Amino acid sequence: MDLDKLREATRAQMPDKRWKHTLGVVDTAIALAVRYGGHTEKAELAALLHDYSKAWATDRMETIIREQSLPADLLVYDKDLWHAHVGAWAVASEHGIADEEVLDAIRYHTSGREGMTLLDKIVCLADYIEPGRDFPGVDDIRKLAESSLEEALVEAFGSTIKVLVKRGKRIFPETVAARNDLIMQTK
Ligand code: DGI
Ligand code: FE
Ligand code: FE
Ligand code: FE
Repeated sequence: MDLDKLREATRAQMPDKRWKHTLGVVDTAIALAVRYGGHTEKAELAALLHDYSKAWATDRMETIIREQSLPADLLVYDKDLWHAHVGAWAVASEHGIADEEVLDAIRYHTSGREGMTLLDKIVCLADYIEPGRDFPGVDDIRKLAESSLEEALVEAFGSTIKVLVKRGKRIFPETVAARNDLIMQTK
């Protein structure tokens, strides 16, 4: 697989701002993989591709979720969740990415899931704390990321859940399950 070609293909899916975010996630994911003994090449690949479908039209994503039998319950939760599952399908079908660990890290980078793998955690957390991110509490999460992936992710999902509750939105059950499971892992 040619990483430079994948870089160009990924860059072509998104506006410059999202590409800059992607490069931040790549650097952060590699750093987290080094710190926590993760697979640096897989972390780099999953981070590069994690938002592959982020800028795709909602209709296009909805069609793919239906036609490719991706989890249908996604459709009754926030649209922001869709690009993760659609992206994993897209990089597999368009670029032949077949590494299930990498595909899972892309698939679950937004929602999280119960039983997150080390690679899932690295990519999901890198997405929250890459240098371009600026939301209330991000520096606390960056600090926690220096000592515990799990504690940092509990804070990160907690922050997302609070925002969703404040906006009156539904919460995808996998996110709650992910946070509950991560809390167990910190005890
Ligand atoms: O794609 P990014 O913007 O880089 O980040 P992301 O893939 O983590 O998307 C995060 C967005 O998804 C964030 O604005 C919150 C939104 N979202 C909506 N419903 C849910 C959700 N995130 C989680 N974890 N769980 C939800 O139920
Ligand atoms: Fe994303
Ligand atoms: Fe995320
Ligand atoms: Fe992202």
